Amino acid sequence: MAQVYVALGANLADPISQLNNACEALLSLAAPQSFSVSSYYRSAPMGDVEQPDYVNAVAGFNTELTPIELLDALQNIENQQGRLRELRWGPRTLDLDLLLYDSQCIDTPRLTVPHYGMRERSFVLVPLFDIAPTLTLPDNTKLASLISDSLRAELVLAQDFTGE
Ligand code: A4P
Ligand code: MG
Repeated sequence: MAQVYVALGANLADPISQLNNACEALLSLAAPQSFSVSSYYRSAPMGDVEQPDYVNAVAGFNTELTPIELLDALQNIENQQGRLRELRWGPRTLDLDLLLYDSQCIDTPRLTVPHYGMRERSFVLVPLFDIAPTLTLPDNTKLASLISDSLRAELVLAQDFTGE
């Protein structure tokens, strides 16, 4: 059984509902009692594309799925929620990125873990810290050492999530 963390992001078609629906779908991949999700955070879009603000969160759970099986499952959920791949870094109804799979480092054409952007992104680090404050990354960096007040200042709480 692996401990995994998945980043959720949405900026189209009622982003908070998109994240709620994605959590329901992720729950079905999780071992019983293992699922947790951070608060939802709103942030300005990263990158040069003009688009609406994002709502982001991070979910953590245990799963029997292999990394590639999990990526397939995440992409199925994205597709079910109407994801179109038109523009890199463009607006999306739902983006699910696999951040961490135990402490494995994976580098294949379809899958890079840890996710390449996670160490620089406030909208990933802060919600990850919500649910895993004592986490150590595969390169032995303590997650807590990457969290700062200026990082937190980039985010606005969108909604406390009190589900399972
Ligand atoms: N892939 C490789 N590794 C992974 C992984 N660890 N998790 C491959 C998920 N997928 C992974 O992804 C492209 C390909 O990456 C997949 O086919 C998979 O095989 P995609 O989701 O189709 O494309 P994308 O999301 O447009 O590209 P990318 O580079 O993942 O975009 P990002 O980096 O996720 O950025 N601003 C704010 N505030 N909040 C956001 O969430 N997100 C983006 C998208 C831009 N700006 C943002 C946000
Ligand atoms: Mg993505």
